Amino acid sequence: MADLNAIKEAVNKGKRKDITGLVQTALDDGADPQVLINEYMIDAMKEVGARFEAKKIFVPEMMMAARTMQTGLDVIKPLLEAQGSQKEVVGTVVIGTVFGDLHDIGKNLVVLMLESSGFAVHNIGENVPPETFVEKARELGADVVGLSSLLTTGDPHVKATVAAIKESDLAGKVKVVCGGAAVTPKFAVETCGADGHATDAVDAVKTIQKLMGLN
Ligand code: B1M
Repeated sequence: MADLNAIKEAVNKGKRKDITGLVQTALDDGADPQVLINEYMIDAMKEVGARFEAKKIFVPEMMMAARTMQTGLDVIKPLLEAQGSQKEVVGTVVIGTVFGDLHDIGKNLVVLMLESSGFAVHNIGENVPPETFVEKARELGADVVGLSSLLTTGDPHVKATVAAIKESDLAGKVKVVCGGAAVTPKFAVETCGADGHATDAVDAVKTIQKLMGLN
């Protein structure tokens, strides 16, 4: 039987070589991919963040943990993608991490969950300036734009991006949803004027479905 705590430990300690086998064994033993992600891998990243904050580890260790998580997610990804390929496209989402921010793991998870729920998702990457969000949303005919922000120094960029969309020809046509550890619902909706906020990848799907009148 797979040792799920070993998955958490591997992410926590950045043991990238071990993660593929551990995740594959867990999946072969019938573990739920969502449980692996939400209850083990994300939990490990929270612990990594806490140890970084406490100066017990530094950027290289944080990077190794991130790479290990990404490698583990690569094993799970085909399972989630297969769920999405069986569904009709229900909407188009353009999503990126705001200017100045290179964090991508959470955003990529949101992409996976949206795709597995039938959305066509265009991931426009990290460190994305406000005008690129607007251009891509227009070009790709987005119903929703998703902003990810992990750094509190990104707050002005979240605000500027929401404003750029709301002041463009897309106003009233495209909904804006913000997420990521640095963004609170109050900041996203009341301060920036976004249409919604999502706490995690599952909530992102629910929030976007609700804004589009799909549930
Ligand atoms: Co960074 N980092 N980091 N980091 N890093 C944080 C965010 C930090 C909180 C750590 C800490 O101090 N506790 C801190 C920010 C503090 C602050 O601003 N208040 C921090 C810092 C300071 C930094 C640097 C400045 C460090 C330095 O260089 N001195 C630097 C900045 C670089 C930059 O971006 N310009 C930096 C660098 C890095 C690494 C490169 C080493 C690496 C990122 C690798 C990568 O992404 N490829 C890294 C990591 C791994 C982290 C932590 C440990 C983990 C982030 C993560 O991947 N979590 C993080 C600590 C933490 O968050 N607790 C930290 C797992 C992921 C699944 O969760 O991203 O929250 P999360 O996504 C969730 C939800 O937030 C939500 O759904 C996701 C899935 O459930 N969500 C959305 C996210 N985006 C959404 C978009 C939506 C909806 C929901 O749109 C619709």
